[in-house]
Amino acid sequence: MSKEVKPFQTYRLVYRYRISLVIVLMMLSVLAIPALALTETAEQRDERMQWWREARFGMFIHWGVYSIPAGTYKGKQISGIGEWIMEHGDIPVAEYEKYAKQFNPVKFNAEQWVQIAKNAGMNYIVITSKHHDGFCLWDSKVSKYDIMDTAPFKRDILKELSIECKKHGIRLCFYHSIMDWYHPDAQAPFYPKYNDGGRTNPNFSRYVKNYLKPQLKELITNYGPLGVMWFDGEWIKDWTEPQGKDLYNYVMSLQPNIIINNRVGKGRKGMEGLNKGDQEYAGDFGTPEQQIPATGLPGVDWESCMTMNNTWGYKSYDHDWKSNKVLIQNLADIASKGGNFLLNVGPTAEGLIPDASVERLEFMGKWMKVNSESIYGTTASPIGKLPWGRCTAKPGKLYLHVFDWPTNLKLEVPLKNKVNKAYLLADKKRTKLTVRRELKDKIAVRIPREAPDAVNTVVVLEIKDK
Ligand code: FHN
Repeated sequence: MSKEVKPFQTYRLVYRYRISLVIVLMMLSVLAIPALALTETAEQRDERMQWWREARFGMFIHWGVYSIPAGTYKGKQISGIGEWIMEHGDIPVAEYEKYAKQFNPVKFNAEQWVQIAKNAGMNYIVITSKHHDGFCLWDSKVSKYDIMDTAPFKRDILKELSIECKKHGIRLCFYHSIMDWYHPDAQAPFYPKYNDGGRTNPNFSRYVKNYLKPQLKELITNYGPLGVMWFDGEWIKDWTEPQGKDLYNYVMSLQPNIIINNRVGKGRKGMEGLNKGDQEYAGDFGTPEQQIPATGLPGVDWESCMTMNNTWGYKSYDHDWKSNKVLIQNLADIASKGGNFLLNVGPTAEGLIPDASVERLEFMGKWMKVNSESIYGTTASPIGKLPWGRCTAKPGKLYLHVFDWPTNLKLEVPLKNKVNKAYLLADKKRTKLTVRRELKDKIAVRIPREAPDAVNTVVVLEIKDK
């Protein structure tokens, strides 16, 4: 029978053991970060990450007020990425607010966007709930600088997207900038150099407590369940790794099975995007930007984010679009190294995804309709890089992504395993291709004269796992 301890006795006990209590609390405070991560077993983590690891391909959406100037300010084309026009154009907050008061994307159709992503073979969508300029694309009770109170549009864009994503089985995820050029307790006072890496705001902790966290609570509790919280803007001097770990735990406490990128903390090594190795940093996956790691990264979860032209946010005159070939081969290259591909679109101020983006996504969708088996749920190449293309794997299967079709109709593969069967993934009849072992660690597959797909033809090898 447990002995009931009276309140005063509690006080006396606390008073007697006060030193040890303080020590325990201090230890806990050091260990507490990341407490939730610590309590998560490897199995639980694998379970939480599984859908994301299998998804492999997602849509990034950079959309907001910056789509109105679309790269031009006071008649001058402003260089750099479109969503940074407030910074690159030295636009005062009050001036930029005028664009927010014009934001009225009447052609926005959430179902259309979700369909475009789904038809392209994308399994999740990461949209900018709030970018560095601070404008909020949802009905925030914490801010007036949002789609309901400042913009004439007065429709909750994130709500409409969350409904359509649920309907079409697409995971909705939110990008959210820690840096905020609009909020007085954040970087607004730094005008004209909002992104001044040397400055701090004495009231920044107030921004975190009274604005950043309450808005994250709105996003995660009113639009969820979410797939990923994709943080950014963490490089500011005001942000620290302990704050990153604290925010990681805070978000996890709101939705325990959510996934959080490594830009919640300070681990990222610049655009290479992977974590510095000197300590345990907050976050579940690395975020290479506009680049693909040279090799696979065994045991590391990572996602390469990339633009289709040279800007994330819409710029009316940026027509430097990547080719379909580059986009398809990037997807195979990234998957062959065990990563995810987050490909960006920058919708217009009217709410339309640019035609050039839609056309490329349709092309990717056609390829994925035939070949998605060689991307979804695959793991990195066990046979390294190949002169003619890339390789992805599943238990008992290798998917050879042939970019350059050998003219001698002989596809040479460095492989010791026994091959039970080889065929073209595009060939529904799975007609057997002839395989000859040339050396104990090399085979040759006899391939047809014409490559079924000029950009990337997938040859499947059913192998005997060692
Ligand atoms: O500054 C942002 C940029 O605007 C864009 O959002 C990219 C996307 O990953 N991230 C930052 C630059 O690293």
